[in-house]
Amino acid sequence: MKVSNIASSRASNKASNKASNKAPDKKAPSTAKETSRPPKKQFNFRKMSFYQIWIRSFCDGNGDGIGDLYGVYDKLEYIKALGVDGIWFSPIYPSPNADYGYDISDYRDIHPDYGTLEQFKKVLDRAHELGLKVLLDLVINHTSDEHPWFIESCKGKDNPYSDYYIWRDPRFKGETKLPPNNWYSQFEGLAWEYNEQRGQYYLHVFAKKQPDLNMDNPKVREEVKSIMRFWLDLGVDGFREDVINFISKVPELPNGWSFVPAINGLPFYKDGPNLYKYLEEFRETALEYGAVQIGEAPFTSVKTALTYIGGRRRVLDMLIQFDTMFADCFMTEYVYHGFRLRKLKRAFRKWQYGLQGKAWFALYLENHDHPRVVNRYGNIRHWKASGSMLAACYILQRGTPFLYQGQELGMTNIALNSIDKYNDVAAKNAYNTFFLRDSVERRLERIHVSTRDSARTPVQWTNGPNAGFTTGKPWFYVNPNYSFVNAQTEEEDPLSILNFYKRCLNLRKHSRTLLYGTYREYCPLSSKIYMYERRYTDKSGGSEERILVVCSFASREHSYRMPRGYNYKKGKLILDNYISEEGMKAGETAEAGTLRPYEVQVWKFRKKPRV
Ligand SMILES: [Ca+2]
Repeated sequence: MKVSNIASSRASNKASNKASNKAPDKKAPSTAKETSRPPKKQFNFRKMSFYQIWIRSFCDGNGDGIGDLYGVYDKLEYIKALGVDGIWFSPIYPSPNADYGYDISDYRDIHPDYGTLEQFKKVLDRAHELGLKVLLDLVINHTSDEHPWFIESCKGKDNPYSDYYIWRDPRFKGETKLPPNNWYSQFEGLAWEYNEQRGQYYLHVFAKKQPDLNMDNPKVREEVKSIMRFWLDLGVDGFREDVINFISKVPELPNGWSFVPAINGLPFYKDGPNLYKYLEEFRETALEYGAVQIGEAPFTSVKTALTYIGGRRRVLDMLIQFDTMFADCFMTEYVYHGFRLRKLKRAFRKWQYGLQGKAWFALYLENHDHPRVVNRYGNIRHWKASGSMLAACYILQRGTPFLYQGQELGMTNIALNSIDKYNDVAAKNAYNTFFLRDSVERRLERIHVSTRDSARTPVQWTNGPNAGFTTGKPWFYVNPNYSFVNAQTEEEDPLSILNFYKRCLNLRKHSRTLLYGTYREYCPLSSKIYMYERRYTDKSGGSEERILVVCSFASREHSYRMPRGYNYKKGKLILDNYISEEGMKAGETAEAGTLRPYEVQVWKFRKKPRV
């Protein structure tokens, strides 16, 4: 099916958007504002939960060893059965894969490895039939250097695309060319690359193959809106917006300073001067369709976050922060210091209290950029208990939970025996930069705990060949523990991590207290117990419900005391990772005040209204 056919079935008046960007027009792109429509009501993302697909490793439907949209189509029922309400796709667009899809060379098509637009439309329609929303990744801080805009932009200073990127003249020290400022990129070396053809440097905050777009150019912003419309016309329900708080740079691009070189320019490209204004423009487009927008915003404070997600003038619906990802490391997983529960609780506290009553939160513990959470915050020796406890630990907080593929199975980090077997550029850089005097084994151990490649091993569906991921040769190593960590085996085990995820999502979905109640943390100083309350008062009837979530991060039995005002004899245990759903129904209960290793107990208390 042609692109135009698919899109026009939903919005025939948008024909002007359908031009493919495969070859840029010779004439200047139009800056005329496209006809805007009145805002449409958004769907209720607050009561939903989402499942993130990193397609390359999700499920291979055609046997070439690479996950694809055919595989996704086959697994939609599985996703629905988890109890989630939507899917967020990491980029599925054409890309040279310098950063696995986060370097886009065509915003209006599907990567041939993953299928076609027609197949995407099938997935989208089937997902909608099942009641699942679909969010795409919008990556607009940068494109691939193979994007036609960039290829044109390199040709000189006077073509329609010349100001699409951030170009600067070199500085000279004698005869030596120097980059325009001292910024480092987050991925590799300096943030500037010299282009011979144009005789200038271009800025890349990430990899060399990811030139930053010049969002100060109104034409670029019109392109963004046009890309949004393209997918929204197709029926997509919203976007997760990649490093969205980096898109506005301080125009002078001053020199930076920092003891961590990779972020020395951060103050000048993070939360920049025109960010709100640009987000406001994109918001208008999104709201014409009632689309939801989730922004990824590294290193943002609560106060700044509230300017984007707070109140009626919000320009994003939720925000993905990074604080909860750093409980075992300093600023990046590659500077590992071991897990500290108090650090994790501090991050939870900061965002839960910071946004309470003001804004909505995106809850997550895993995504495609981080190692597996069971290894990080749980305990492999208590794999099942800790993997399931971690589910309740974050899903029952206030906000919309996101699960990353395989997280619901308790998938673990992979340990490869040579650095050459890893794909992760950051891991290779870290391996070749730090602790060079250590033994190879010791250096590899550091990579095992830190690499995001662990999130990118094929999803383990069965205990058959290649974990059921493909009938061919998988593009990346399958974790050998698929014999017992796999969906098929776990579906049959009432106490599996998979079944526990389903129970948590189901419990949340049917509880007003868990959906909308307030959040309060108890015993903040404990380094073994994480305890929090959700409380909901029915304003009309005056009844009140409290749910107390008590998580153990101890590998031995650990005692706890319920907070003042709680009497466990009046409460009901409603969820426990040591008791199956059947056991629960049969009245099996846990010992209040004692937690087995990595046990989570969830208690419900109801106060009837006084008459
Ligand atoms: Ca495939």
